[in-house]
Amino acid sequence: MALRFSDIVEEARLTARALRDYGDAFFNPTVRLGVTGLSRAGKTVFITALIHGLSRGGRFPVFEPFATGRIARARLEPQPDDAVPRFNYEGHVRTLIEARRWPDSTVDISELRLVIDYQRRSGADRTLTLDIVDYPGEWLLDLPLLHKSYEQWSHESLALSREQPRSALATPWHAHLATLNASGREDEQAALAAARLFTDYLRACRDERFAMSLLPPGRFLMPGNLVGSPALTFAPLDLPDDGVAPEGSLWAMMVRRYEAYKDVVVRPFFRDHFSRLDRQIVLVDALSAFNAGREALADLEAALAGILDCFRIGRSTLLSTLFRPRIDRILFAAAKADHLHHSSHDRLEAVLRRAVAKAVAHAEDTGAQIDVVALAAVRATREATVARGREKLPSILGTPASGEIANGETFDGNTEVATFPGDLPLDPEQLFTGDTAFRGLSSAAADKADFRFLRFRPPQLENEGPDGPALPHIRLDRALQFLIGDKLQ
Ligand SMILES: Nc1nc2c(ncn2[C@@H]2O[C@H](COP(=O)(O)OP(=O)(O)O)[C@@H](O)[C@H]2O)c(=O)[nH]1
Ligand SMILES: [Mg+2]
Repeated sequence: MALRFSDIVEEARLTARALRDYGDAFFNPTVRLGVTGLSRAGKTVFITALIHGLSRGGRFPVFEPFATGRIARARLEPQPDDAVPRFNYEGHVRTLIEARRWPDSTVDISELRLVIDYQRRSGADRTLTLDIVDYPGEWLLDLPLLHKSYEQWSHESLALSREQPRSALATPWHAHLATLNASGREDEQAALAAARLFTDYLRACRDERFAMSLLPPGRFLMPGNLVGSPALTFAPLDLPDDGVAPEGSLWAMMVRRYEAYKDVVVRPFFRDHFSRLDRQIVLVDALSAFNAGREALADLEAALAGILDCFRIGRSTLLSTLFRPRIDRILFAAAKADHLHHSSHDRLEAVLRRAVAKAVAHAEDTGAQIDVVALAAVRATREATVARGREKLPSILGTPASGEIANGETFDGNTEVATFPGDLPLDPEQLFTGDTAFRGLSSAAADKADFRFLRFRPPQLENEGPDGPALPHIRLDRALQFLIGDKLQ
């Protein structure tokens, strides 16, 4: 690939900033923690619970500096980046604790600075600044586009859309595609229709019943302020295996817009956000994939490999010959583990470990330490054993959100119930291969599906002490220990 002028300019900018960041860090050590995951994976809840726990005295026995009392206090301070929205911590806490509702969905990047006063093991007093950056995983999955031509992307996207269950969802788009002549004259109306139908197809894949993960370009489902712009008005075309786009053709128009998408969306994200992270947690909603079925799990696996690729791309890209992304720890976290009985938490972790295994196998060159955890940032359930005949089922107790349905019953949002969500297999391989395929909503009616995870309301908390109630969680402290424990020695 030829070195483009824009790459060289980027490189110079990145280097200048790396030096500045380095200077700041010398006097005041700062860790930039990226929190990502696809939409609804649990990013907002995770960050809210993390800050609440650190600043208000959570229960974190496995987070060593906290458990041993070396953390004196943690407080919020104004964030360093003036152009990034502030993470609305106070609003989210109010919603979670007072209204017992989950925070509203967010679709943009946001950031918050937490300053931690602590005592080193040696006894000296120190301060660690933690900048937490919440950004959509959909943006991360765009990074591989930097290394792909329009033709390559088009070919791959089309091939993927011809597999089950995607192909059924792609029918209207495929029908339109068949009417297009890539080498014919450029045509705005054709591009608009193609982009709209392609986006509809991506949205259908994302639907709860299918829960697909791998859906670039990310901004098609989250356009933000770019809605309707040419940089978002392109789609794959059925192209010949080789050759170049004739001048003035629909094909050439798509190429131009695809490149614009990279310039306006992908490169700025890489430069302004991704390349500055030190640590990364990737939240994964594995339970939605179990709800949906085998294909969703396979798709999730591909998306995780794609995500790990991004960290590798970060290292090898032209942009980084002088400036190297410095992420040295990546944690993959299966969120919302409180939907399962604790006897399944280790199994959930094993499933996630299996799902990232292939990608991790050739990830030494990410230069990062990688770990996996099953956690619940906010635990909305308790546990119970329910007898069904002779059988004793490990069940969970919680208040299903208003409107949730199980066994024909619609819940009102006030009644607590015990449910048996389904057991995860001891051997995670069973979920991925073999004839013991599990059934999900993509292929079976809700009452025939093997797993059914209800949405529960946030827990009712008891008020204790001057700091207000602590939020219950599962293994949040283990995640913290991996992500920042070593920085607090
Ligand atoms: N039970 C439970 N549900 C959670 C937890 N974290 C997230 N959720 C659910 O997942 C939804 C999406 O979470 P959110 O943090 O907004 O996801 P984001 O889009 O990644 O920021 C929430 O509205 C909750 O319904 C958790 O720790 N426990
Ligand atoms: Mg969010």
